[in-house]
Amino acid sequence: MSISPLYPQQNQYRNVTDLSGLWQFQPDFHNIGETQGWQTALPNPRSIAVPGSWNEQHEDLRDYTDAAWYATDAWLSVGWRGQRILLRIGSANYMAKVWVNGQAIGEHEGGHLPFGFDITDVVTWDAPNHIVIRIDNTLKPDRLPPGGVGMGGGAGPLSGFPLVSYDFFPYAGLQRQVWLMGVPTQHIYDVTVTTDFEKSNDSIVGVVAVEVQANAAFNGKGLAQIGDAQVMLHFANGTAQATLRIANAKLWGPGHPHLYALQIALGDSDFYTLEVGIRTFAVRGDQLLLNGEAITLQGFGKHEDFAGSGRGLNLPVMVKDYDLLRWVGANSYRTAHYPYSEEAMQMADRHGVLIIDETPAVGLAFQMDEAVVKRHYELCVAATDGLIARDKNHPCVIAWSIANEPVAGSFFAPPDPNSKAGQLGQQFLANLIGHTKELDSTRGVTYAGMQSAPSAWFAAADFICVNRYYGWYFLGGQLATAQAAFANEMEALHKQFGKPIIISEFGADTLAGTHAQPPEMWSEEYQVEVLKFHLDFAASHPYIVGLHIWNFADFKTGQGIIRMAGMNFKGVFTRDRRPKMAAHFLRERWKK
Ligand code: BDP
Repeated sequence: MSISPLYPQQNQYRNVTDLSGLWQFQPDFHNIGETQGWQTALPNPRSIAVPGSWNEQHEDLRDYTDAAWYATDAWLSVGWRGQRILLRIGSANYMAKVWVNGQAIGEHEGGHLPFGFDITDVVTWDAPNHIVIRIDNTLKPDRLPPGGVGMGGGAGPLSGFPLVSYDFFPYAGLQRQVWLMGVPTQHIYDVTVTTDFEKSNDSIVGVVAVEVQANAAFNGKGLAQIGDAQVMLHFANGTAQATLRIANAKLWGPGHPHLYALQIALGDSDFYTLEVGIRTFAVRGDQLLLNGEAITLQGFGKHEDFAGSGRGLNLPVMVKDYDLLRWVGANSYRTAHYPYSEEAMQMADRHGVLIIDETPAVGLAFQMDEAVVKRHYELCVAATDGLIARDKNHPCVIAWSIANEPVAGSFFAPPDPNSKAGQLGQQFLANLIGHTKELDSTRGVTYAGMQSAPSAWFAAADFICVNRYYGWYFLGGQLATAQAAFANEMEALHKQFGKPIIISEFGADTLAGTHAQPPEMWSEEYQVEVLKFHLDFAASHPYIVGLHIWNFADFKTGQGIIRMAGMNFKGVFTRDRRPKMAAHFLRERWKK
């Protein structure tokens, strides 16, 4: 069994040590580490910060994405003896192989999601334990996201360096915390919460359904409690279900992010506290409903990206981003193009920010080799499973996005939906959406569709997310024509599907400080005009239920002829979080 998906927690039954800090590090340029025994000692280590991307920390490693080794010594107090000792890794990009005290512990594929191992049998007490992690971020087509190929599965003059199928830098390393945990031998393995509410007269009764899974076939009693409401848990074969009813409940939502502390006890051996928000989400006709009322999403596609930390967890910047989201009047964002940190989801819960939670499935191209597409499907399923296991209890998450911009052919020529790749794409996405809905029926399931991909693929999505670059990649510089083409396409899409539509990306690269009148591409005025025509259209077309501007902030990409200084400048804030004109424009619109 893999280790519990629950976030680490210290209490009277559980222990946690965060191993963040300076680790030893050595790039394995010639891939000799394993045969030369680096799993016991790195021959020539340098220092590196964990969490963090290695590409930003050492000058010679900016473009290095292959194998590298991390090592640290973690003291384990004898006070933890008798517990199961777990090693939990928040995110490793991309492959990880782990040794503790020289013994091979396990391997894991895929970035941005936590994984871990039970290391009880190899630890030493009241002594340092040598933890070694070999990371391999080699850019290969059969990984997720695909590397070593350009966008659309090929490579052309528009592809950048390093060569990847997506538009952000392929940062590598231990990008989130590594924890040592001590959990009781008999422990709470997982908790699944779903919420609903009933209206009686003027008050609301919150209905919180709880399913608790123990790590083993426990048969006994437990307790679930929120404030005064408590209910006995009767475990049969390790599982218990119960429903709590909360009188005079306060619902969760933007502007009122009310959270309850759900406390779970397993016999007298374990205890876990979870923040719970009571809310419902549904799609009805062409509307999204939160707590039964229509909502519109206003916000951004974001990135985890900052100078120095790269894609590494950077808590001060994350907190500042939530402050800027509030300042600009946003109520939502999409975790483009991978799962964000667990802390980012906790912040969204606490601040009432609605999240479209995306897997790392960016850069899929169905005209690629069939075996590769098949491998991508397996990796997509694993990533979706891992994401739902991690984030299913966050009230902020209203929908899963199972892919960004899958394509079936060349970038700028719309493919024939009936072509082999077109059909394969349709099947792939329908199956993946079906799989996701089986795991979670309480949220929406969607993907972000590219401008030149077949619209037929949207048939399986609960609501439509379209990334549209009218006024930039399409009809750049021609604002009036772009506006009309955008309006025509939205009307046609609405007519075809009758589903809610979110413009999940739109925008224009903008160099802060560049001005032009009349507005010209790359100027701050032009960015405002592009955003404005989308906002104006949405204001008079209620089936447009969300606008996510691309992007919240300027972010790092590879180098190439369409990315000046290795940056995507579509941010409404600069990379160091200074507002462009567009941020002030949005603030005025959104704060109304
Ligand atoms: C979209 C992608 C996004 C890019 C953006 C752009 O989904 O990752 O950064 O275009 O080109 O196609 O700015």
